[in-house]
Amino acid sequence: MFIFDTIVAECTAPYKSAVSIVRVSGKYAKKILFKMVRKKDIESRMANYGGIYMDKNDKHTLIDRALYIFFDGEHAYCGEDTVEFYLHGSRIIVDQVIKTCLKYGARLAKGGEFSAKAYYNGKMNLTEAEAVNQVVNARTIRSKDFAIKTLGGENTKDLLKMKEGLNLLAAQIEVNIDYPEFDDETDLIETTRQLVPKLIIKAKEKQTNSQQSKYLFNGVRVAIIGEPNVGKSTLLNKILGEDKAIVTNIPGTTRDIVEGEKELNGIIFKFFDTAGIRNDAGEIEKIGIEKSREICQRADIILVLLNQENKATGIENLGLKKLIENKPLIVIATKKDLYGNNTSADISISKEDENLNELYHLLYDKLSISNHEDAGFVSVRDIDLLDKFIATLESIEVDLRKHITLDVLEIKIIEASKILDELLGNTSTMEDIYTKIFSNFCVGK
Ligand SMILES: Nc1nc2c(ncn2[C@@H]2O[C@H](COP(=O)(O)OP(=O)(O)OP(=O)(O)O)[C@@H](O)[C@H]2O)c(=O)[nH]1
Ligand SMILES: [Mg+2]
Repeated sequence: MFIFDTIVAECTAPYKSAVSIVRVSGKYAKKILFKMVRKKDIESRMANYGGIYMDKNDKHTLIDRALYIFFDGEHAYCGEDTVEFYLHGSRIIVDQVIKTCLKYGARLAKGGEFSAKAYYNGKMNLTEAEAVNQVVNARTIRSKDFAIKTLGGENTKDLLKMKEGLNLLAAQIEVNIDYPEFDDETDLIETTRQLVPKLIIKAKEKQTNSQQSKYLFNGVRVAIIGEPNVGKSTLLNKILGEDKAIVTNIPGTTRDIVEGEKELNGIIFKFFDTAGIRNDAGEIEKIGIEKSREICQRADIILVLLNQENKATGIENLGLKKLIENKPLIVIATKKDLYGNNTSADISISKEDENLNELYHLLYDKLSISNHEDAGFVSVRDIDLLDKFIATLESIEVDLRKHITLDVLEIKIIEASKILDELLGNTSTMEDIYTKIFSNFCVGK
């Protein structure tokens, strides 16, 4: 199977640089190292400096003189013997080192495979493995800090605590079913009644944090829409601080989507300026309007720009009601210098405004983004599992109200615990429950 292979890859970016790191991991790592450095013994986690060769029998095949370290499995990132070469960052040297590793039994690593090994070898759970990816891909200090928190095991700790509570309860119920004299059934129902709402609150906190983490890692997509000439491109340019979109007083100037990014308090906002929407548009403009619709569909929030009209008719005129009704909206009245404050809009702006801070605050408010975050989930897989976990707990609450019997509750409690296992990447729910039964309850000695 692939996880038993010895793999090799460059860990640093593939460019000419001062130092490039090549990592080899797997059961042949040490053997490969011995051949390449022409040695027979090496101490784990000690830096070595010396020649690295293409052919163990030929000292004329020197590739580089550089640092290298051997990590025994217990102390390696992947949980397997690992070698790291810290080479002079020449493309030729890196290529030769990798080719030599391949010649001596390694194969090229696939994306994320070192972390996959770490997971399979029990060095980290799935949530943490995903966080490694997030740390590497983070584009703002805030998203990096968030990922480091997750990597530090904050999520894992919370999930394990929830799982512990559920497993203990399941074990008690299991014992009660077989040995009714051991625990009182009404006590167990009461314990369930107290535990489940607490878990729901905790899981929902994670759900909120996860929504925020989605914004942290994927950015927030903001569509700017409105009738022609309302000032959409002027607003985009003002946000970006550059003349990116063409601005004229001719209605229908923008036809293609013009986009730009701005970091606001650690989150990347992606703004999309769109073609002004009107009914009597020409052929090209119509295509632009279709694109505006698509942008609205994929946006996290929509800025609807109006000038004089009142809010209701303004939105109506755009003919996008269906598309935008389930999305957070900010209605912006433009050209305040000409028309004054429009009280039916959320905010009135003018191109002469000193800054757009009021708008930026509104964006944060409408998306319920807080200024700090606790560990949450980012991947769709994790967020789906979290939703499933909450739904299962909520259905236990319904069952409790219907006075459903303990044995039925137990099935759902175990189901909830198994979902947490999936989040953690474990498969040990039943084992854990039985361990609890035998260690805590001394039943059937
Ligand atoms: N007085 C005044 N004029 C503005 C303001 N904002 C934009 N304009 C002017 O309004 C005209 C249209 O602005 P644009 O930003 O191109 O409008 P748009 O919504 O992108 O228009 P289309 O691309 O045609 O849909 C330009 O002449 C701008 O200078 C404002 O706050 N005050
Ligand atoms: Mg425009």
